[in-house]
Amino acid sequence: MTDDPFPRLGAWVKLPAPESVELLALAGFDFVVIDTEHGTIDIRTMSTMIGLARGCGIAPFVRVADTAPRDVQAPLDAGAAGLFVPQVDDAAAALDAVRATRFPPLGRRGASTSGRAGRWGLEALGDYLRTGNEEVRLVVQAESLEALSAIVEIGEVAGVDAVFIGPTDLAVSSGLRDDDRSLADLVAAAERRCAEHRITLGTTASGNAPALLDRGYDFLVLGADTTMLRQSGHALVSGARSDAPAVGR
Ligand code: 3PY
Ligand code: MG
Repeated sequence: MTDDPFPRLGAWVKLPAPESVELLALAGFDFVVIDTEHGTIDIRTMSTMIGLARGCGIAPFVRVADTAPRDVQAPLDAGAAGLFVPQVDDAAAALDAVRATRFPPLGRRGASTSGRAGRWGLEALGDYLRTGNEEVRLVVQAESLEALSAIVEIGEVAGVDAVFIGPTDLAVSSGLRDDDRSLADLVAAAERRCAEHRITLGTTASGNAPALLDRGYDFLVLGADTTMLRQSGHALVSGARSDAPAVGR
């Protein structure tokens, strides 16, 4: 567990194009989350993205689909700054995530300095193990009512660095609309409990980043490369259509 503050503003990378990472770094984001839960990014592309992010000075996180060794080992060996693990409903699931992603004695991650995380074999084994257990961050996603009510127990599992509330899956799994008042109250209560217990907390923003930071969130994912492209493309097209002379249309 590192004492360094969590990088604050991030973006999902969904397109299997390493250039997305470079563009988001130039845009000023502090971190990217390369999304292998949703989207079509393969291991080769994910590893290239991690190397590129490091070269551009932006922290590369990877959202894994699951905690099977094949899901977590490749991004960790490729030098991810941390992993986002979806659908962690209780402390037992958080402990599973720790066991899958940390070296012994905390977990059962396999060790090899041969990848980027071990500086291609240059890193001393002890430094590689320490970095993997103390500097690489494990973010678990709270995406159900069960997870919201157990958020402190989840966030306090040794080896977990932060909890991330996933508003879309939370709404879907609870059967409530994402603007439902009772859901908003449960989220606000979870935010307060995290603040009381000093649990690092993140979520996605949708145009409300300043309000969320005011409410105590430590880090936010502001959007996805796909959404940014669609929205700015749409704005350009509709601007051009509305400004175009009507004649001949
Ligand atoms: C969700 O909202 O379900 C997410 O996983 C991220 O926004
Ligand atoms: Mg989700």
